[in-house]
Amino acid sequence: MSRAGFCAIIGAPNAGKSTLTNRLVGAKVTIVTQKVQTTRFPVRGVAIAGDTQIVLVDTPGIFQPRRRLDRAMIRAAWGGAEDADAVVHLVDAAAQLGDKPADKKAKVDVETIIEGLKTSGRKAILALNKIDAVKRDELLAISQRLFETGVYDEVFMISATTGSGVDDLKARIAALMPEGVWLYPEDQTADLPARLLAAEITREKLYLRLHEELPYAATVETTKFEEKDDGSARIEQTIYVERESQRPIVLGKGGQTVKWIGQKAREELSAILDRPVHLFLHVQVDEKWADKREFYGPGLDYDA
Ligand SMILES: Nc1nc2c(ncn2[C@@H]2O[C@H](COP(=O)(O)OP(=O)(O)OP(=O)(O)O)[C@@H](O)[C@H]2O)c(=O)[nH]1
Ligand SMILES: [Mg+2]
Repeated sequence: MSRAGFCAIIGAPNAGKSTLTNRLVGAKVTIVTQKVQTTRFPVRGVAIAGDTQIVLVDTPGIFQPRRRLDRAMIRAAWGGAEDADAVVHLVDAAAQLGDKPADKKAKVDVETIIEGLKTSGRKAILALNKIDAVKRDELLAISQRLFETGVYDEVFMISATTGSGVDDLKARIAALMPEGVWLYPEDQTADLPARLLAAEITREKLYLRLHEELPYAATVETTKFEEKDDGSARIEQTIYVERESQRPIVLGKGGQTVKWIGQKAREELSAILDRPVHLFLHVQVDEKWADKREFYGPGLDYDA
């Protein structure tokens, strides 16, 4: 009998949830940057382990909400966990040891998630990530401290970037999936609509290039996606920033920055879509994009 089910990956922003999702799937299905709050809505990736199909739900990081978009992201993250057959709480082990402001924030977020798990009465798998950046004896101390909270039934130590420990974790998740028919065709790894995936890839390149200059203040929308007769795709997108002063940052000197972003996004999109892509980027200022309904991705509740 085949098995199939859902596994939610939850955790603080930047824990490595999207990196792990891509690693488990074996393909890029969700974007990764060094910035916190990269993932904005639940993204599904489909992994296969023997006769088991695991539908991974990469969620937005759980953190202290400030804006409407934050609240919607957090609600979506917990929603992903509620509906799942297995929940992996991914913790950045390196951040547990650090004392930079970002590490302190991550520690508070981990506490928030533990409290949430306690309230929900749901057991999770603890996966300590980024072990490539931490000493073994320090890892054991973190693992013990977190395990004592009583919200986990097992612990894995992994590195989502190197892949260390990921196969064991995958086998464990597979064993938790219920018996049943597969939920996706066997060759499908992702389920984002092409327009949205294209916007996500451009957002990734935008963040990779400008993560210091543009904290949270940008989004990307695909405005046109045409299949051409010659087999190529013609894609038009608008990058929205919140302030007029940010437009020249995105454009760069002589348009160099937006050109770089467009080139990187186009290369990756061509590879993912498996055809030539013509990509046109526009930059627009909209102070209120984060408050507008149309910028909320799938699975985000505007009224949360
Ligand atoms: N050293 C190390 N870095 C990692 C590992 N896994 C992820 N990272 C890095 O951590 C950063 C955040 O990774 P993401 O996968 O985007 O993290 P996330 O949890 O999805 O973040 P949000 O979507 O913002 O909540 C990136 O710079 C990754 O390259 C790991 O195992 N080791
Ligand atoms: Mg992410």
